[in-house]
Amino acid sequence: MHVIQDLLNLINKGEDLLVPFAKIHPHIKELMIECESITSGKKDVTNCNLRQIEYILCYLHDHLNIGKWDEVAEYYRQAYTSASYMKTLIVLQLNSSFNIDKNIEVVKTALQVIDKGFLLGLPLVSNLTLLTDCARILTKYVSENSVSSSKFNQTEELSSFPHKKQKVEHKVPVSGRPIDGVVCPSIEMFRKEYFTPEKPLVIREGMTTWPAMTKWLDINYLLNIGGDRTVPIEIGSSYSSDDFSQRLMTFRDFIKNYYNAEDGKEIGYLAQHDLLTQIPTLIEDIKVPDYCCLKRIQESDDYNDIDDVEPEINAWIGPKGTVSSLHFDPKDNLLCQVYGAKQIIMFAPSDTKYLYVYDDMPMLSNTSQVDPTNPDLSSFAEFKNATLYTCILQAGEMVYIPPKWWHHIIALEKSFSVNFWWQ
Ligand SMILES: O=C(O)CCC(=O)C(=O)O
Repeated sequence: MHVIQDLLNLINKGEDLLVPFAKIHPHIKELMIECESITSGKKDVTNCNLRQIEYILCYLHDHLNIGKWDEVAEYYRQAYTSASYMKTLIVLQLNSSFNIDKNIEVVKTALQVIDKGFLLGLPLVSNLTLLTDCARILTKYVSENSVSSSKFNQTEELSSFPHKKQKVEHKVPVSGRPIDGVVCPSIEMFRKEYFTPEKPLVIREGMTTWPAMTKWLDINYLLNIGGDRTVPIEIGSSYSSDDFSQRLMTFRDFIKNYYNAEDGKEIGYLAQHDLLTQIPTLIEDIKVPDYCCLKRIQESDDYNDIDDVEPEINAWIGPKGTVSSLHFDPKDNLLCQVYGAKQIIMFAPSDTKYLYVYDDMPMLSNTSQVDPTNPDLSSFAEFKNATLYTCILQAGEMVYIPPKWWHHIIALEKSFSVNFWWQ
């Protein structure tokens, strides 16, 4: 398969793969050196190499799961990236044949290895885009060699997309103060009236130049570029509920089994995922809002409008009924609605004392126990003192969520949002 050579061409020197192993147990490093030697093409790949690389990945996986995720040493995650690349090569070399259909299945398996590496690993210092480049090559192979029968039935699937339906007028189902709305404010106005005083705002017509506004409505576009990619899905009514879990699955399976599931079925949400780095074609379909270049005063009295701040970009895709529990984040945030409507509820940081944080659970220390759409006032009596702000965020609108503002979000329809966190 020519993809094997294409993947080998991505690394200048096989030794780069070994760099993160310098601090890892010598036995594991030895095994990796043996596996890496196949990249020179001088040695044939054997089943023994497959067992070795699986052992290495298992060892690293255990180390990634000890203690807190943020505290895992970077070299373990970079080693996971190297080993995922190596396993991909080994799987392809051991299983390639003259049968194109079989090869497609092998390449899809290899893509799963790459995606697990992307989700758990970290980029190699000497080759920042190794796994995304591998994924691009493998996806291209699958899309060029697959027959159209594996795609969705277009008419059937497109009819379930929101833009094909008449626009639904949603009423705000909870009472509260409306969040301000402005059509495309200037940066200056946004800074003066909202960013500096840390006030929420709905920005209308700020996404008209995004190709995503039309392109992402076509499910076959999304499935063609991402259908075989593995993505993390949150399962359950909300991330703070007892029934919450996370599962890895292909984007195609997510669309079929969760996104397009009938009402009343288990909810699956592709939430807070760096999909646009995983599938870089998607980044061309959006535009980072200019508002994200604003910075907060640190020491001096002057603002610095430096535009080299890279916001963190996440995708949120789900069926009607996904709920993000009431929580806050430390950064400035623009949540941008590509399609579907969402009900947004917010509270100011000064109301924290009325919101009953989960203070006995470190993972939920930014989350409230109160469901603001149906508060249990017998358990959370002080909640009645909090001032609720609300709006319906429609397709094409962005909501500015200032740092530490509490927000609770329900999708009223199938929905695709992208958010930008910056500091
Ligand atoms: O849209 C959602 O479900 C949640 C978004 C969110 O929590 C955020 O942008 O911080």
